[in-house]
Amino acid sequence: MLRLYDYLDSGNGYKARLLLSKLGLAYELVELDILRGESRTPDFLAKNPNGRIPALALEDGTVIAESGAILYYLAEGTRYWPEDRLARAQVLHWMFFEQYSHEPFIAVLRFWYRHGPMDEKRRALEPEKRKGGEAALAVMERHLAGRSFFVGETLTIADIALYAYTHAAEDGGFELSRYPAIQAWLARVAADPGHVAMLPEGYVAEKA
Ligand SMILES: N[C@@H](CCC(=O)N[C@@H](CS)C(=O)NCC(=O)O)C(=O)O
Repeated sequence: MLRLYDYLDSGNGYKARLLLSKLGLAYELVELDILRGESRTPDFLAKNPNGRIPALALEDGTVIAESGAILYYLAEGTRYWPEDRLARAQVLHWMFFEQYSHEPFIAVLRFWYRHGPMDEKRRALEPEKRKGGEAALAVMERHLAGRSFFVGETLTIADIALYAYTHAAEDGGFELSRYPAIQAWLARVAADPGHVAMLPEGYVAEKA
């Protein structure tokens, strides 16, 4: 059986959980408390030398790390990874955008707000993080105006990659009401078959 090493409050982990759900694949969830260093133990570093979740262990024990690589591995041969060469390049475009221009701002601010500590050093970095996050949301808003999904007419792993932290951006102090096209797209993604929420009801984020 597939095994997913994860931390429930992680949007990167949620990307894998969301696609696994859409594909109806059974998996064992192994939760690591990343706030207590459980992704930095020798045992886990042997699985992912970068010491980060998510990591997906295949049936033969091979481990795939990095949320985008996990999404690609699972999506190959399914409707979530297009057949057309140009469309595939466009999906990668948005997945790389998510990792370089979106996640480092929106996910990081969300993490600081939820898990803390919001110390002096982080307060000083906050305006730059917010500027980067707003810029990413503005790019998404422009692209989504008049479109249903990021690439083509159906949901792809580009949408899953961007949904994870965008739908939770308000946790990091971003106002999604300023972005109507993004809000409409979030609703479309949430209505797509096999959708699951990121967190169980009543989940309380722990402090670092
Ligand atoms: N680029 C990676 C980022 C993974 C990442 O940042 N994981 C965080 C949780 S969201 C983590 O494991 N942090 C624990 C640590 O760095 O020790 C991906 O997309 O999977």
